Order: sequence, then structure tokens, then C-alpha cells
Amino acid sequence: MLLQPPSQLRPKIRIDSAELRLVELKLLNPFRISTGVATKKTFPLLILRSGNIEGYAEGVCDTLPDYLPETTVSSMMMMRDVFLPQIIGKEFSTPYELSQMMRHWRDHQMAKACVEMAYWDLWAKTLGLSLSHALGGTRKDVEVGVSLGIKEIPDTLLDVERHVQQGYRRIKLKVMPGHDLKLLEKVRNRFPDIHLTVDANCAYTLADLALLRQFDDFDLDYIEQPLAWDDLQDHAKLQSMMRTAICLDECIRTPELCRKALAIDAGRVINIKVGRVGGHANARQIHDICQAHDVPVWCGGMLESGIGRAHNIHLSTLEQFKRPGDTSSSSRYFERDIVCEKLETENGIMPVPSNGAGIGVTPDYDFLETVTLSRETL
Ligand code: OSB
Ligand code: MG
Repeated sequence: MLLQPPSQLRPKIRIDSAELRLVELKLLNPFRISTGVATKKTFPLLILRSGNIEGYAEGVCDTLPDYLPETTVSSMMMMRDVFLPQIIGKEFSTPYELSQMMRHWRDHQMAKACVEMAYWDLWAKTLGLSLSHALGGTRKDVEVGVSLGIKEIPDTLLDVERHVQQGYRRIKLKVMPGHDLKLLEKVRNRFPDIHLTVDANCAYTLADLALLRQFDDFDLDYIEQPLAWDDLQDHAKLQSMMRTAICLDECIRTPELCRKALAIDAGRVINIKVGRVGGHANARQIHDICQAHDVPVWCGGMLESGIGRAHNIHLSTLEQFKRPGDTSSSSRYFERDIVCEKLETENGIMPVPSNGAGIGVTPDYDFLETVTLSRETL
């Protein structure tokens, strides 16, 4: 990527105004993970305006701090009261400049990401580039898998079967204590050849070592975030005692944490979520650190609408994204999405959205109006 873009890629872009909405979409199916169940997706949607160009992004925060500490309220507050007032009316030449403005504030990665991502879209559109190209990506489409929420085992078997038939390239099962080995045994017996992974969302501790080591029997591509969201040390200990690769999600929130994790072999695969790590610049830096360590990465998801999903797909076109991502078809999540374009896979392949420059999708403003809970202009 263009960490120091040449002068022709440094247009002065003045951020004239911002529109911050809170949007709510009903999920087609409840999504249960070890920390709880989601029946709807409530998220901040940010529109940055410069002249007649609009840049879009969505926040990946949850209503309550059950994935990471950030919440919808804290994220909206940081954008409205801190980040947006710092950038509106100002000119930026690159997303790195803007990212730098927010750097000294601690944490709030999801709020920072939302602001930075909307600017990436503006920047790429001003340059007439697809976001993928602006980020340094090359692929025209990306491989995807699915993340299946916790259900009764027979229902999960049907879920797996349906998605394998649809051609998804990897099946990820959510697990938790009491819902793990028996599930894996049934799924593995029935589907001996699929790429299979599990995600515990921090539900275990090292006291479960004997149990976790039995996961080695199921030929998993990796086990995602078995231990605490703020841990690296115990993951390193667990990795040293398991054959299966550990994939880190929650505990990688900055490039620094990624560097430290790889230095102690706390994981051998990294799930990159652009929202979790504070934006595309950090995502790209984590990507580069992993590339230097020959550690594969893949793009995670947070049940995003078409705006966040499009950002994720563009990011996934970078070289080190060597495992299928979680950016599956929008129609798996929502009856109707807030963008005009379809984001659908065919045989486990998601095309990079390309309706114009930037993220390549456009809001369906009429529908968006009907699912907007609040809206403010800054
Ligand atoms: O841990 O990857 C996760 C959804 C919400 C919170 C955390 C996670 C997830 C998913 C869903 O696994 C991925 C998706 O389909 O968007
Ligand atoms: Mg995860």
C-alpha cells in the first residue's frame, strides 16, 4: 500500500459535513455465540461529505460490551463529540493523516475505524480508484466461508449441509463449554473433508486445557479465540500444547498487539476485522506484520450491513488474506439490505463490489430512511 502516497495521490479533501445515523436491521435468524444471542443488528452509519462526494462506513460496536468493551453509546459519543468535530471543516490528503489525528486518544478502535473508513471511501472516490486498489489489493473476488451460530446439534448439521451445498469454502462453528466435542464429533463424522473451524469467543480458560487438547482430534483449520479477550500469554501457552493452530480475533486490536502475539507464538492465524483494529491503515499494517511472519490472515465479520460488508470485501483482496473470510452473502443475514447492489456469493466466491469508485456500493436511501432510528448532521 501507499504509506507515503506520491503527490498525485494526495488530493486535498475538505470534509464539509458528516451525517451520523443509528440504524437497525432485523436479523433473519437469531445468532447465538458463547456470550449471548443477537436478534437484530443496531449500528452507527457515518456519511462524510466533501463537495458532491460521499464516503460511507458503519461501526461494528454492539449494544452491550459482550464482544469487546466498546458499545454503541460509547462509539457514537466518541464520533459525535470527539473525532468528528476534530475533522469537519479540515482538509486531509491521505487517510493516514486523518488516522494520525485520532491516534493519541486511547482505544475506541471501532469509533476510530468508522471515521477512518468513511474517509478511505471519500479518498478512493476522489482518486477514481476502487477501495481495493487504494488499499493495495489485487483480487477481483474473494473466497468466503460461513460462521454458524450455536443451535441444537441436529439443526447445526442441517445448517452445515446447506452451506456446504452452496459452495462455502469453510464452515466455522461457534462453540462454548458444554457445546463442543460432541458437536465436533457429529459434524466431522458427517463431513469428513470440509474445511472446519471453531470460534469460542473467549469462553474457555487454561483450566480447560485437557478438554481443549481434544479439539486436536477433529482436523480443524484453526480454533478461534479460545481464551480471554485481553490475553496473549495464556494463548501462547495453549498454542505450545496443541497441534491445531490458534487464530486470534478479540485480542488483536492494534498492530502492536499483533506484533507481540506473533513474537510469543500466541497464534498462527489472525482474523482481521477492520472495525476491531481501528481502521484500514491498521488492518493493512497487521496484514504486513503477518506477511513478514508468514502467518495467514482472513477477514472476519460482525454481521455487517452492505456498507461494512463492502469495506471487508475490498480489504480481503490483499495478498496475505490466505484463508476464506466471514463476508458471506448479505441475504443470509437480512431480508433487505441498505445498499442498492447485491452482495451475494456464488460457489463460495464473493465478487468485489464495483459500482463506481470507493467501496462500490451505494445506500438505498429510501429503505435506509425506514430503518434509521436517529440521525444528526454535524
Ligand atoms: O467472533 O467472529 C466473531 C459475530 C459477532 C461477533 C463476533 C463474531 C461474529 C461472527 C460472525 O463470527 C461473522 C459474520 O458472519 O459476520
Ligand atoms: Mg471470532
